[in-house]
Amino acid sequence: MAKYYITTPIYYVNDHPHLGHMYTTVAADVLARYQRLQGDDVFFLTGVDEHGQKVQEAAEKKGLKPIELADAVVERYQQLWPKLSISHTDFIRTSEDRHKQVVQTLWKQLEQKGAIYKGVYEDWYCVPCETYWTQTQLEENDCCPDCHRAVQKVKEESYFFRLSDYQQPLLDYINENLDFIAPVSRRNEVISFIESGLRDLSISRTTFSWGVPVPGDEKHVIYVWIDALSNYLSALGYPDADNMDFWPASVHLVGKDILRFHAIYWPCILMAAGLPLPKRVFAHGWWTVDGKKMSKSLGNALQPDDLLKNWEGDVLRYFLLREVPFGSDGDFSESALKMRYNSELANDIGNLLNRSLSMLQKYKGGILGKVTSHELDVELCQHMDKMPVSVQQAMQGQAFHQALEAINSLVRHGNRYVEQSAPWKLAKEDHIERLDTVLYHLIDLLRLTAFYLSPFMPNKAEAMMAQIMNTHVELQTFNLAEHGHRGNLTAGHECGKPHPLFPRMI
Ligand code: ME8
Repeated sequence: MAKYYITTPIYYVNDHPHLGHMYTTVAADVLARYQRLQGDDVFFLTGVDEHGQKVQEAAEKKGLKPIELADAVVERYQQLWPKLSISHTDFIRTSEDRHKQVVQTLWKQLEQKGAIYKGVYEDWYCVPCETYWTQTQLEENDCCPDCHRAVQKVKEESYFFRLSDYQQPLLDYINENLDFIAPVSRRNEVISFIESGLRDLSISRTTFSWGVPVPGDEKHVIYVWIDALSNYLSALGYPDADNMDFWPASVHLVGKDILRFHAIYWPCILMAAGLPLPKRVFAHGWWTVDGKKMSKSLGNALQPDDLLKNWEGDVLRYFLLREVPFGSDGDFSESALKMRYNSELANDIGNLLNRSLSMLQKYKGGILGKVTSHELDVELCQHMDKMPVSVQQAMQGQAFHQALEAINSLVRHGNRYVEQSAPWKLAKEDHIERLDTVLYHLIDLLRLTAFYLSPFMPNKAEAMMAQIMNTHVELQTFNLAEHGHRGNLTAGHECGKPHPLFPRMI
């Protein structure tokens, strides 16, 4: 069984979960579910990032200890993920002992390899971004080039990681492994950043205490990004637990704002520790709301629980991955969501399911007949054969919108096929063999649709399959190689009665 390891970023606990966190996690869940259908042994990791100055300050403002703040936010995440059918294998917290031990082990390994040295750090620091900047990188008014807020001057004793030693090895790696950073536009950005010169990285602080202490020099706390990135190893029980079989990660899914940490710092740390690099880092785009960036200060960050009041989790999952190509930015609006729901889910998929099962009930008592001829159905069958191939290609490149478009296109063909073959006429004129053939193809097409939609809308797909198979079917236990192709139903099978899955929204 192939091992497949997929991760989301671990989310900061100084903020509540919002649409952006939901987006990465849903995308990772869709991939995890798809790979399980491919027969892979999947480890899907998500969790929270609890340390750092930002979290310490947020807790102080609320009069809480950092761990109390973290506990409250963790609960929000843990209540949210089931509502969105997130099927993670593990949820890591950086305050856990299993994590802190791994961060310190990794630190000692880097030290033994000579990749860490002590020096004096003098630079500008942006607290909200937890990023250090040189004078030349700052904006003209001396603000952070990422978030445009004021930065602080810092001068302190610090440990450094020899990032500059890995500039050429990393460039070579990126050029030899074209799939490593995606999409291509982001890869090019990373390459030009590296080519502009990598400076050694300050990796410890003495100005706050909420973090993992440097082994043997406890007044230093390990830089939050080293701490955070190590979560991908600590969840596997690094260095020697059985789950290390899952390393290197198949894909780290991240937002574009944190690509540099994942595509530059992390691979260099791994190289220094002598570990293989992740196979892929995919950076997705950002959602705006009414054209504006979501932010705490504007108070426009969309809360998943508010969206879940109006929309089922499956529908939100579908919309997020259908509306915008993964990798591009997009604007969220409920009117766009409603439009997609009514046109693609209610009118196309829901309608095809309903009319096909109704006709099967009405004309054949729900019992499937035999396919007797293919001649009139060559085109439809070609589409049914093509869809799984297109979905596979799209999923390999994390092009979720294309995978959904391939499924939707087959459904549109199905609806056209109903009009063209007019089963009501075939029934009236007693063309039973032809009627059986047409109804078989329609139900088979719907079965395929349910299979391939299931990573995106696990509950809706199971409800769809339950109507087709007349019994509950645990879709995640199926294998696409065995069941994900045309002609898998047997004549004589009794389908269930239709129940509307996607009632129109007015
Ligand atoms: O960055 N649209 O955590 P985080 C899309 N702890 N994605 C968005 C978004 C938006 N409007 N807003 C945020 C961290 N995100 C670190 C990660 S990993 C070792 C450490 C995404 O809670 C953002 O791009 O600030 C990022 O991928 C994720 O939410 C976590 O953000």
